[in-house]
Amino acid sequence: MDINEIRNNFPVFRENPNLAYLDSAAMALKPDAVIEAVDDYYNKLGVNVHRGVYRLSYEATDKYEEARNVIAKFLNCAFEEVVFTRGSSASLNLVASSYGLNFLKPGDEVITSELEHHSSHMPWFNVCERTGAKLKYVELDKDNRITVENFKKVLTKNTKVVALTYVSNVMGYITPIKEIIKLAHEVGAIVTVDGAQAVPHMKVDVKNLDCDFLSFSGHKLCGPTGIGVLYGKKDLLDKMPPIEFGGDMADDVNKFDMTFKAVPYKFETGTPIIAGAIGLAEACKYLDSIGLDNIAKYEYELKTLAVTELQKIDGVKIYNPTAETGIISLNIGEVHPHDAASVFDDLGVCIRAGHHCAQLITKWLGTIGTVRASFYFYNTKEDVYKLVEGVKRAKEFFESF
Ligand code: 7TS
Repeated sequence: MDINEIRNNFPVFRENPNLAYLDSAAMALKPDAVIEAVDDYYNKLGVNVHRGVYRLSYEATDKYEEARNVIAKFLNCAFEEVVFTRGSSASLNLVASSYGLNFLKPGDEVITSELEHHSSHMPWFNVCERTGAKLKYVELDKDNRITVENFKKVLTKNTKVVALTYVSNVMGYITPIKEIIKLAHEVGAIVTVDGAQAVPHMKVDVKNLDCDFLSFSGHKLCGPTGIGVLYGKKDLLDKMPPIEFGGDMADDVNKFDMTFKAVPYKFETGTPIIAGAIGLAEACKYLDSIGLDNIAKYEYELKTLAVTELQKIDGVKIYNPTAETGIISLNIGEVHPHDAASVFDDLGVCIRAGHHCAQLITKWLGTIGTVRASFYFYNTKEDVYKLVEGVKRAKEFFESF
């Protein structure tokens, strides 16, 4: 992959050639291909899908459903197993509200972890409160990782749901999810995987993983905001009730009975996110053209270089030096992460500071938050050196008080 060519695909870099954008875990930048696909829909069609009996509406419907096809191929699943949602949070909540609230009962157990983003953990906290099921946590190991060994300690014959992240947005660790899924299935539990930080950065094949559900957001993989995906196994989606009712998802509606369309449509209430889905499909094609294995390898190289350089600076604590992905979480002495973050902006370095909507892990680490840098395929070694420079400056600046 030619990095200059890649950066040239992104209008933000053409406008700001020296920008070190190290916040892709929060949101990825958008390439021309995605922006043009969205523009194209608005410029040439701009009409609704599934209802008009005229050519433009048929064309819009074709594009929207073709987008679903592209995403099904990207994940290696069937067309009807791709449900469009507003994003990871909406997808994760859909599983909890539909499967969790309807099928769990007192005595059942749900396993989650302290590595979860709030959107993966909180919906199950709510389900357990409302159903009387018990919430259990996989104990993290000494490196703060989820391990198969520790997972086995909390898995019982009462486990009905396992809700885990594939890649942590704070620690960048890859969960051994395939082995966990196999073990969970042996006791008859289903596994809902938070793929928000995995799908954009590595090849994820849902058939190979054999996960029951997988959630991710378009905006983290160079797609538009406001679109996401819930992958679900067809037999599970079939038996789950919808959680939102109204236009487009209805089949036959009478005063005292109603039926719904088949999956995935029974979960897509109202006018769908048409431009978002079309843009997301284009983003998947774009990532495929670069190659997800290349992306994973390149990010890991940048992260490794950054860790090596940052470890040379006294007083910098890196919480996840062994992470397999491009996320680094650190603190600079006693400097508050938000104070530290302010110094980076002057250098044109975009990073995030805080608890990253994952308070369980920052509390487990014994800190109020971290400074987080996250790499993507469009970052460069220069970006790494700018990050290192930012850390040095923040240290000097705050040590002078
Ligand atoms: N799950 C994980 C692992 C995430 O990292 C995020 C967002 C979500 C779920 C929710 O995604 P959304 O698209 O519905 O918001 N994570 C971050 C982050 O780390 N910084 O900003 C958002």
